Amino acid sequence: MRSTTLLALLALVLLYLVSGALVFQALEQPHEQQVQKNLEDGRDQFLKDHPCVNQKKLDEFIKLVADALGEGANPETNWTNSGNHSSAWNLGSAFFFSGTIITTIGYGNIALHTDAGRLFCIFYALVGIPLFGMLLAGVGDRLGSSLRRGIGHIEAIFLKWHVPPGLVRILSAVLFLLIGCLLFVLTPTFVFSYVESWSKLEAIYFVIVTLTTVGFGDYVPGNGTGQNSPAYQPLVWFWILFGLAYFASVLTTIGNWLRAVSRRTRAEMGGLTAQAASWTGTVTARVTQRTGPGAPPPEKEQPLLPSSLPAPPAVAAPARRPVSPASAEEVKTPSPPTASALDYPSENLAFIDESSDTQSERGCALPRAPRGRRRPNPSKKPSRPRGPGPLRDKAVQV
Ligand code: Q6F
Repeated sequence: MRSTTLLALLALVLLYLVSGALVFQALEQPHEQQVQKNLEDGRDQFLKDHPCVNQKKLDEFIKLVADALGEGANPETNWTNSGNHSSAWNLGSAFFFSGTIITTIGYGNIALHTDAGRLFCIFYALVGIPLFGMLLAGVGDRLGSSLRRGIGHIEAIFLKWHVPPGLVRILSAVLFLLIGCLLFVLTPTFVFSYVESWSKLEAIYFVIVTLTTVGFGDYVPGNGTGQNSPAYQPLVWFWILFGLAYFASVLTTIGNWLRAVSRRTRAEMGGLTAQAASWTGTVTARVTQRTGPGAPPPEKEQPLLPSSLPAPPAVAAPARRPVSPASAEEVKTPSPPTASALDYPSENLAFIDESSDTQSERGCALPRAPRGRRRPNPSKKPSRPRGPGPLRDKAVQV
């Protein structure tokens, strides 16, 4: 990637971050102030009702409670008789916790509070994430081919009806999105909403936050607050596995579309530049003359390093044509026709496997930005501030 492109991209991302920050702040700050006010009002009312209580002592107690909640204590149980079952670290929860590490979802609703735990987590993540990536690649492969087989039947029908092949391609992409959304987004949304008694918005928010591996952890299914059957948690595990594979392909496809748009924009800009060059032709000619034959050859763009950062394994499912955009430009490979950038998302799925192999041969994963404090789950256990997250695969190509 050329450094001007890189700078433009950096500026765009910064702009995106700042606009996100402004919107989130505008939406969330009033609510936060309301919550703070409720706490203060409640405390004042309590002091009025119980004049014998010293305000300073009450504030100290509130702080103690807040800290204990942050460390994972549960005010609804009594530790002498709670035993192992209701602990945040019973085996089911610990299994779930391991899952949030290797999937890189990292909800953070329960977190590590011992140094030994943190040390182990480092190595656990370094091995587990690539391992899970391999599994995800395999699942994505199967899922992609079976979805494509299904859609292929429908395509055949369309073709029999003499629908133009270009349209059929678009139709099958739409179909892939619809079927995938139905299977991995809408159905789970209704199930979570029903089982966990979440609103539909809360449920779909959880689904998207999970499958994009953002993983806030403010809503976590299967933590025992819903009325769940023994099959519920295993089902959630299955959904996570297939849903992550599906979403990886969707996110990759969106990335490909964005890239296609930017490629087209750049081609148009290139046309403009050429025109500008013809206007300033004389100037350019004179400069070239001055440089003369003895002058050093014009700077050739020669990559010192591999022209693209290796993408993280698995979840980062590059497109069917795993061309690094940078090298493609530099070697002046004829760029694929823009229409074909409207990839089948299912092709991204089916090719996770292939491309993740080439990717992992090239190397490492991208570091994931550290996260700030998470909002504790309102109805559940609040969490402490989370440290920098583990290496994360993202369904974004580099
Ligand atoms: C679960 C659980 C959730 C909360 C720590 C995500 C894997 C299903 C629990 C699941 C178990 C205990 C999800 C599995 C992944 N949920 N208790 O298994 O106190 O919140 S807790 Cl949602 Cl990656």
